[in-house]
Amino acid sequence: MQTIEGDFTVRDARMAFVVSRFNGFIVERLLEGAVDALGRHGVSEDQLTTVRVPGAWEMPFAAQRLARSGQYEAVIALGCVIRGGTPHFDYVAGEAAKGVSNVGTQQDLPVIFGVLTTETIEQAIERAGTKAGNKGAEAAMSALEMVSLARQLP
Ligand code: INI
Repeated sequence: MQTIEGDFTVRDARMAFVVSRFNGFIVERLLEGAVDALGRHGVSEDQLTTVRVPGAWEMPFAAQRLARSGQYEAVIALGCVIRGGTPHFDYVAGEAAKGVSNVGTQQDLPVIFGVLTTETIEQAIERAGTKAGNKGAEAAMSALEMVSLARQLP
């Protein structure tokens, strides 16, 4: 049986982040975690581009442009949508997820969804470098694995 799978050794990959300013105090921690994780796997900051957008809603547009450019092997969307009583939550989180996912399949590029969707600020903090790890770092690892996989897939 043939198995095709990615690993974490793709040191020469160029990647782009789409980072939302909304809930920036959380999202910047995700970005730090992602850049740190990539750096420890041999991907230097000069291989990385960061594009900032107002909120998660705007992420698919920027992800689409970056994916289409042909300059990157992966796009990593980093954001944070907190329910916190806002009726906006379901629209913003749903459209961000659907839009980012569509970019990946339509542009034939690994697009990673590193967007926290939580009930509370506390849950977001837990996932941004405290007791539940750093979801930005996890997103970065998924990107590395997917770039490696994409290079091998027929
Ligand atoms: N954007 C977020 O990234 N996170 C949120 O929690 C959020 N909430 O709660 O409203 C949010 N809203 C802004 C949205 O992404 C757009 O920037 C805005 O609607 C303008 O299009």
